Amino acid sequence: MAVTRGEITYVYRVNNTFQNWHQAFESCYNMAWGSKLAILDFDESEAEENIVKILPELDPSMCYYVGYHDLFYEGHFLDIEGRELRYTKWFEGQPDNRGGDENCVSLINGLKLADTSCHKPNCYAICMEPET
Ligand SMILES: [Ca+2]
Repeated sequence: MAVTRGEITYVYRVNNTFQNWHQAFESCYNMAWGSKLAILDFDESEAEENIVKILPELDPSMCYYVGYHDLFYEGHFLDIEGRELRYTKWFEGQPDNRGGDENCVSLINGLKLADTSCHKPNCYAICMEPET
């Protein structure tokens, strides 16, 4: 599936490797020119339709890092370009900053966001890459 952000249309790719969030951030950049950790640049009303298009590749029991974090200010989540989140459908009880150590975000249970450790290699990743 593709999403247009600014003047660039991106396609999502799943990276099925266990990494921590920082490694996922880097590996997305290294995947292709202009590639980055996924920003879910659509509203909740569009989300189901959009995420379902990438869902066939997603295992609902797995977590997938996306390009969101609250590394700068606890509880204030931004995307990796410093913008506010458009898609904000958190899993019930999330974000909870569990253990005071959850400052990165993953997609869990298919469609929902959860705050997640940045440094434990627990999740796969979703990258977005300019369509060529
Ligand atoms: Ca946090």
